[in-house]
Amino acid sequence: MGTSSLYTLVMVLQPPRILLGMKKRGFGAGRWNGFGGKVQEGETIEAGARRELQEESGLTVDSLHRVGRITFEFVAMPEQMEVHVFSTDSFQGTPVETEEMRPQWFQQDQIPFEDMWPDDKYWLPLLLQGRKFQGHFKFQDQHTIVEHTLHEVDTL
Ligand code: 95F
Repeated sequence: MGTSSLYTLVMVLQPPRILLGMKKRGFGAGRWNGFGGKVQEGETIEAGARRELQEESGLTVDSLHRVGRITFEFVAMPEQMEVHVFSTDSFQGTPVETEEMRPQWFQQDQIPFEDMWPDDKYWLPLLLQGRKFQGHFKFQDQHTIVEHTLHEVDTL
């Protein structure tokens, strides 16, 4: 095991819809994703998740549910990313476009997996079914998963 950095990812649900954001700049630009990013020093993981959701979508969340933990390894990068995945269906506000993200609602049966990170097609269906999960994905490059594990858990 090497070092890893902490990240968050929040999936906003309003069944039968899900809110995704088109990343406009930086790592992952051009792809739809949930809202999240790096946890700051001196910040709890949940506080980081709330902050990134607010910064990227304008939404304030009442309760966040911990639903998954995924580690990502990119072969060219020394540091793994440890991503804590949350869901919420209780939020305040209307999504607004920011410098970082363009939010859009999608029907849950019309999720644009072809324009998302390639891991999402594996774990997002579990999340939408209300399951908790842990996984690991090893990427060769931003389009290619070379190994992965994914399993449901009772406790993250
Ligand atoms: C998804 C990712 C990554 C991958 C980028 C960093 O912030 C948290 C979310 N995040 N999200 N869906 N897949 C491979 C890491 C690049």
